[in-house]
Amino acid sequence: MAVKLRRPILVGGIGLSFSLWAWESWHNSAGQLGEWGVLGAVALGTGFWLWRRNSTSVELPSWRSPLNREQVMMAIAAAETVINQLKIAAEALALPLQERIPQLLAELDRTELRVAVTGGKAVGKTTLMAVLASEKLPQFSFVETPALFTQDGEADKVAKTMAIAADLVILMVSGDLTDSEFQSLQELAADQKIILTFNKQDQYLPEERGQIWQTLQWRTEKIISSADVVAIAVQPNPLKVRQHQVDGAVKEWLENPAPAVDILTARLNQVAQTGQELVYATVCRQAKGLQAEAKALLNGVRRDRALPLIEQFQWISAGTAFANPVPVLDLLAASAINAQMAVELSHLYQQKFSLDQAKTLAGTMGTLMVKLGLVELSTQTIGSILKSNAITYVAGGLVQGVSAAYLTRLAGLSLVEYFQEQEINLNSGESPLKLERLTNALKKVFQENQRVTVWQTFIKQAISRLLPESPAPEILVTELVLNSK
Ligand SMILES: Nc1nc2c(ncn2[C@@H]2O[C@H](COP(=O)(O)OP(=O)(O)O)[C@@H](O)[C@H]2O)c(=O)[nH]1
Ligand SMILES: [Mg+2]
Repeated sequence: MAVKLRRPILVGGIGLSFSLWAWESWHNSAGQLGEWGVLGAVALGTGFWLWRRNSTSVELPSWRSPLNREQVMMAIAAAETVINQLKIAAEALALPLQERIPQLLAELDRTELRVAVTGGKAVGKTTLMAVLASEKLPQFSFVETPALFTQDGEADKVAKTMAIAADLVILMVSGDLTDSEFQSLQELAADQKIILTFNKQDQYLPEERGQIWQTLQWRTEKIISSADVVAIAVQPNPLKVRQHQVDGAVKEWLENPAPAVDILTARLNQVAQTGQELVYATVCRQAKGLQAEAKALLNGVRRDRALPLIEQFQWISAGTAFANPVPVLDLLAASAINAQMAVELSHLYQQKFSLDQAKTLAGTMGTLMVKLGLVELSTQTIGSILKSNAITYVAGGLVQGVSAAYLTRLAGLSLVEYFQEQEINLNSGESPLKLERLTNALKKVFQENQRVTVWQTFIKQAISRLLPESPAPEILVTELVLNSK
């Protein structure tokens, strides 16, 4: 839902007209942006830019550098480490995951190769399955996935899961690649061996076949090897055969040409020679998936424990600053409270910081918040909200109290984000502070917390904490008027 601004936002100086224009067009163009609320517009007006997400780096397909057994064992061990940590935090959640470790180990020696036959609707998957079943390919087992690209999200998901579980994927098309086919190929090939199979060749004129095949190779040359682009005709259309008899009569009949799949089966037989590598790659994918599952559960459990802790510290911060209203900057820099919070959070995340380390961390965090402009932006916003909505409450220290609580909260949530991202240390040594990650965590958390609803709830809570005897104020963040500086 878009939030209606009843009064224009006043932002300092030159940014004003631009920010109003930007706000208007934002507002009109996308309802959801209303959620970004006031700070977004302020940020724009003051030249404070909203950060973009990290761009994802493109990894080379892993099949290009075959894995050895040792690497796979390491991936399994890494999954096991995370599962063990989860076990300490929440045993019941860990047990089902733990059972999958021996299964993965057993998979390592599998000799039969699993092939998933996938592609859009009516490209010939089922027909190919039948033909492959009659070919002599004992080292393979084939499954057909539901059709891709049918607008049925569930089918797509099932197909993807089946493809990921397979050692090898036959992606079938019946002509040049569509955009969605190309995208699927890219996704699958990032992690897996693919044979792109151009079926229904018989539907094209001989010269067209070669062209399409070459185009396919050319378009996919950066993704798969050209030997993995094969052309087949699983069930060519019947041909009309005409025979002139000696007596001058013409006899006509339809003949079903034999399936032309030799190039595919030849390629499969070739690939089978590196079957062990493919199995290793599959087990490695599964181990990584298992690790990710365990990590997600672990993060969830820890976050549930971290949030009450952060709240506790945030109100201690609020109380301290309220009673002793020093400038928030000083408060942040010297904050023993934030340092103590960092210690406790680090313990929760098994990254045990000493108090000294935590002090450094809290100090760094404070400096970063100032550098990024978060301190100024937050205190200004809080000041304005309090002034325009709860004038009587702007008692000494209230702005400081609420700001301190808010910044402690940001610091706490950012630490959670930071610790979460840290790789789980296999030898449980200390990990050095990664400033860039910490900065990114702060930016991300700040962004997530600048929604109007978040502000409203937070300020209400803070006021009822600091001034428990006063009636709950109406907080209308949207009516905010920011003072120009
Ligand atoms: N002309 C021609 N038709 C084919 C070929 N392969 C499959 N078909 C036909 O394409 C249609 C869809 O095939 P099917 O295997 O059911 O596709 P699926 O939806 O991918 O499983 C059927 O009518 C098949 O007979 C081929 O190589 N040439
Ligand atoms: Mg089918």
